[in-house]
Amino acid sequence: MVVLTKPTLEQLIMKTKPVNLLTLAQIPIVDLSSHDSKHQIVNACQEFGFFKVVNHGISMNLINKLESQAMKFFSSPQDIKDKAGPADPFGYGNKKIGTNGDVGWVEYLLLNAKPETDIEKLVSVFGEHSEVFQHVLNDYLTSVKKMGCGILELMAEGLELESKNVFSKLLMDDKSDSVFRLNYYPPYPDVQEDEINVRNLIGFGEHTDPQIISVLRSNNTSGLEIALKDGSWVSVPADSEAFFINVGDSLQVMTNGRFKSIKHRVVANSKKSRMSMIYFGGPPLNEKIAPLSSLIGREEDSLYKEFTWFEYKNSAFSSSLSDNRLGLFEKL
Ligand code: GA4
Repeated sequence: MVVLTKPTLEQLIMKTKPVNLLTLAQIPIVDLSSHDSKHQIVNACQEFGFFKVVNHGISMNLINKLESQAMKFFSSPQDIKDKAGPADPFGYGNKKIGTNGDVGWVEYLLLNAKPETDIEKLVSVFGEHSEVFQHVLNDYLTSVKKMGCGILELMAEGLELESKNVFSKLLMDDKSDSVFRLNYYPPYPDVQEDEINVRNLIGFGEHTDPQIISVLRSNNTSGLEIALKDGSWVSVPADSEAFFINVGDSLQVMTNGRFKSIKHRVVANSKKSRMSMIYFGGPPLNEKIAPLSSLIGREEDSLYKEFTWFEYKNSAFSSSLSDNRLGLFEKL
């Protein structure tokens, strides 16, 4: 394990290929109020593993309330924020991501998606306002979980599976191991352009999400980039009124590779701060994850070995961000 004290700016410079500006228009948009949304979703998941959702029905008022609570937290003095850390397993983190030496130009709060259990750490920071934070967070989590489950049901319908709750029941389960993350990307540091190529500063390095589905909302500062099948990177224009959905590794496995777990990253390329809130819908720890038999074609084999979410999570959390985590679970 690499132990890092203070990440230097040089460690945050990206060594990956720059973004492909020509493909901006390709990002699929799903209108949740359309009767055809299940087909749009299935196509997007097969082609990209990523799509934008409009007409989602979640109130902007609720979203803005949570964003302003989060902003209040990230604007607090450093010593106060540090009291809510480290993010192990839940709490405040600053530049260090995971346990394997990854760093990024980001501050974050990692929370259990059942907020009552870990909000205590934040009480020292929010003081008497912690109740407001918890209340808003609870309402937000209830709404995004409902939307995420609705989308998972549309996926199951679009795939013509027998039971439409085959994916959503994993998030609905009381023991669902879901996580919530608030990421704050401060404006990039004030350095000479020739000293450092600030356009290439890593906010959050390339990775796939281990869970089933991720539901992201950000403010109007761009930075999110997704990798296409050909390996090129596409910048996702920010839209503070929309949500963005990622297929996670576990859903890729359950669909025997039909849905793609999308590689993505965030660059800190702006003078403006970026704030994103992401709900990572995961199954219960003891849940067995394997390709659904109805999704293994007649001429096909199962591409993955069965594993429990506990096993996969343990393996994922000891990996580095850019590792191919599913590689260990592929059948030869
Ligand atoms: C990526 C998705 C979620 O943000 C997260 C991340 C987790 C962490 O920040 O601790 C991981 C990363 C994420 C995958 C690989 C491991 C674990 C950092 C890391 C290097 C909370 C998650 O579930 O997996």
